[in-house]
Amino acid sequence: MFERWFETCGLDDCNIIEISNGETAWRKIQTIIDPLLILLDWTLPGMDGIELCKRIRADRPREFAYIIFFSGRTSPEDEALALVAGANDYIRKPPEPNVLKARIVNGYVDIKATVKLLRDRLTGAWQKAEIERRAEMLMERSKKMGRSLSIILVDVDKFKEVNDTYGHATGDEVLTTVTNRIRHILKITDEIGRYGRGDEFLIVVPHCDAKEILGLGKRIVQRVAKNPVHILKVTPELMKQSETEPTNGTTEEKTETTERKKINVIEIKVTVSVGVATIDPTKDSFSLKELIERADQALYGSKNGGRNRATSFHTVRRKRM
Ligand code: GH3
Ligand code: MG
Repeated sequence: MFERWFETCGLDDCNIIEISNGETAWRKIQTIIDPLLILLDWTLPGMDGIELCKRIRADRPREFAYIIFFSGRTSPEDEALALVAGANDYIRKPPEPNVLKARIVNGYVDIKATVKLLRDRLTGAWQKAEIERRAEMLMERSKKMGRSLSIILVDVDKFKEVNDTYGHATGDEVLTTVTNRIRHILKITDEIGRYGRGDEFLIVVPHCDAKEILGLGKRIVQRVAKNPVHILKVTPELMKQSETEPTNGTTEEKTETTERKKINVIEIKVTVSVGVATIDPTKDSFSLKELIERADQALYGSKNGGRNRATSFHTVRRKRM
């Protein structure tokens, strides 16, 4: 039923989940990382709408869950109760179709705006705080499921030189191309965000063990290095044009300067260094901070080993022992 309403609102790029039990809904919501638009009934088996609303709000800030109460209770007191519990909006049943549609679209626009703000404007990867939030959630989930989780730290090699040689704007283009190349080989369930000093990325790969993650790290290194980055540079080219015209029996040379656009393609060789680390919750109990620290040590190993390579934390540790 809800699905039909969402569709009539033109929100066909949403993943719609309909759950008729409060307890089940709460369990499901806890597993979803993306910001949510929630249409919530008051009366539900398992856990009522007010209790569910309070729990969601305690767990997620307003921008991560837009909650619309949809209820047959029409008194202002009930509406106030729902809003105090954390609802963003309250719609009485039966709804006036256009009002319902407009209010759902409002919630959707807010959620979309949140997602946009969480992304890095240049590369489209998550911003640092968001990739950390996602990593925490995915780590919690992997602990509950008893499955391995791996992370990759990627750092562009000698990126400062790119900026110094070609300028910051070209550096930006290189960074965007590198991100696209990496994203191309990631799965939809993998998460990538900008991290560290700006030329560094953190990738979270769920359900992936130590052996698999080193393979993925190596593929990233190869994919980035495979072809140089091509940058189009459009520069004005000043040309002297001369024409010879006979005037009063003499020859006068007229010279004028014209400007044409010259298109140059610059090829920039770019490589990345990668460090990978894994947590197996059936054996390990360290924190996300420690996991990132391990990947950072592995990345350091790649840089020290000559760059343009992937190293796993296990290898770094074995060498030290
Ligand atoms: P290394 O191989 O050791 O990583 O050398 P590096 O030159 O890449 O290392 P360093 O950390 O010194 O330089 C990173 C540079 O990335 C410095 C900073 O100006 C640049 N940078 C950070 N964010 C951006 C960005 O968004 N755009 C551009 N163009 N440059 C950025
Ligand atoms: Mg670098």
